[in-house]
Amino acid sequence: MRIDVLTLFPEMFTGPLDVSIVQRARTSGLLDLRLINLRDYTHDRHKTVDDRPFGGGPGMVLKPEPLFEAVEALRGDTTRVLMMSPAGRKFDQALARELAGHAHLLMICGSYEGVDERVRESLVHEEISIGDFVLTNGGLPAMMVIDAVTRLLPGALGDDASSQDESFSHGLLEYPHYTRPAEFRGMKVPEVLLSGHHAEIVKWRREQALLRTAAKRPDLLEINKK
Ligand code: 21W
Repeated sequence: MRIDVLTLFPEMFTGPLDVSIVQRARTSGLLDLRLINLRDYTHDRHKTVDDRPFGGGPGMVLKPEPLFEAVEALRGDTTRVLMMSPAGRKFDQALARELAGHAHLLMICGSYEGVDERVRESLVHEEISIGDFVLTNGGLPAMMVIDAVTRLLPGALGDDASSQDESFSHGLLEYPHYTRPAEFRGMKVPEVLLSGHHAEIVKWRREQALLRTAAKRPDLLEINKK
């Protein structure tokens, strides 16, 4: 899969996407991640990307020309163009799975300044928000989406992790985990986990996952299709 990110701050992306599973997906060729500075698509001496809003008001607005030129240069026939925006569809695991099915994503990161509406109207297929809180720009949301999508690419997780994932990602919170020692500062590991009775352990874990989900995230049980 190829992911292009259009941003005013490509340097934000170094670090989170250079470690762990995402880094392995990149070096193995599973993920072709390209960070593109929107300023590369300006032509004036000052590399102007924004301008004052028509109608007045505070702040600046991202100009349409660099965004149109960049998207038209980068997109192909199969490209899904996304814009990170607080006004977007709330990101969740179902959307991550949808996005992982595309061959090419192009993500536009807005900033606190708005984006000219004509970009949204004619270039963007889908706007995505990561939740109801205000950030300074779309860079961190883009990284979160890239992370969640990358781990879903076939082969991105080791065999071990992916088969584990199957067993507990049925839309419930995880059951409690323990490792050695069997007793730590007077706190004991539940007996069933030491028993060796595999069927009993599976049953206990399923119960614990349900109890936990009911206590902490009852919303996940109401529409349990994630
Ligand atoms: C914050 C963009 C506020 C736009 C007048 C001038 C992307 C995000 C973002 C940001 C506004 C996401 C304004 C959850 C987020 C993002 C920056 C509104 C302010 N008025 N998901 N400027 N939260 N945030 N315009 O903030 O780009 S996905």
